[in-house]
Amino acid sequence: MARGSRLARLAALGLLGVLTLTGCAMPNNEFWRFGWPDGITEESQYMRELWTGSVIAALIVGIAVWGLIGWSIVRHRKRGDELPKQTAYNLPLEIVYTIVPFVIIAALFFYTVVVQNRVMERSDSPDETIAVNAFKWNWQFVYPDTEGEDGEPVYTVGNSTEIPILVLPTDRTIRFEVQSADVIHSFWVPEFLFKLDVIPGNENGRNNVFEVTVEEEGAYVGRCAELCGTYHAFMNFEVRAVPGEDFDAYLEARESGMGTREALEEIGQPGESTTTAPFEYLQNTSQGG
Ligand SMILES: [Cu+2]
Repeated sequence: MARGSRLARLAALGLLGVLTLTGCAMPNNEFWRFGWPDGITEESQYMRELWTGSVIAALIVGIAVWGLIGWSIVRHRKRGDELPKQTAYNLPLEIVYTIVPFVIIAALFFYTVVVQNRVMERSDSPDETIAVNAFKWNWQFVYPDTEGEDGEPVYTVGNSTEIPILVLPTDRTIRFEVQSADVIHSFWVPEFLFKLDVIPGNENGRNNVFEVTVEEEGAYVGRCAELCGTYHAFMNFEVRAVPGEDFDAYLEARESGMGTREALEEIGQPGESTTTAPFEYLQNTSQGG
């Protein structure tokens, strides 16, 4: 019984540690990320904190288990030929080590649901909306709130010689409405630490929606993460995250009739993709051409 209550105390202490640690902001550096990739969105920070908290919880459990193993080895090593006192069927102890793992899993599950809800949360009125149209085998990005020279919303579409560049503003909530014209694709920007399946037959992706707030400027590769056919592996795009003013200037340039490349150069950005190469180029180089 004494051993059982000691175990229970240890478990309670561990759980308290997890609760305290996940309750406050986790330090964001190489060590405390425990191998977790560094995301560039606000949402990715919640996931990182969940990971750091989970690893700390696992380490607390691990240290307790390693400690008990070490203690047993030293304290109960063989001293003679006499059989030690047998303590099987210790009911209180068995109840404790059934309940404790359940409590740990319940806590991890609770925080997972909290983080998932925060990551999937939609605002009432996002700052920007992007319609993402996936097709075999490329992407079209439409800015529905804009009006180009032809009266239609401004868009960028990729082909086998051009990587589509998705220009996004930093520090604004961006809603992605994803839609597929044919098969199931998956919209994935590794640095968002997030992907969402792009399902056909879902008009304008209105029910297939997610939001992010990008916190860091830069160029990031985007990929299709659902095997969708022969050229699935070449279904890349590039996210170009720029400051809000530059984003507004980009859309203005697009509305005045400029193409993606010219408008990017207009705001001092490279006109072509910098993180991945179009299919044609890859095909030529892989064939030694
Ligand atoms: Cu695809």
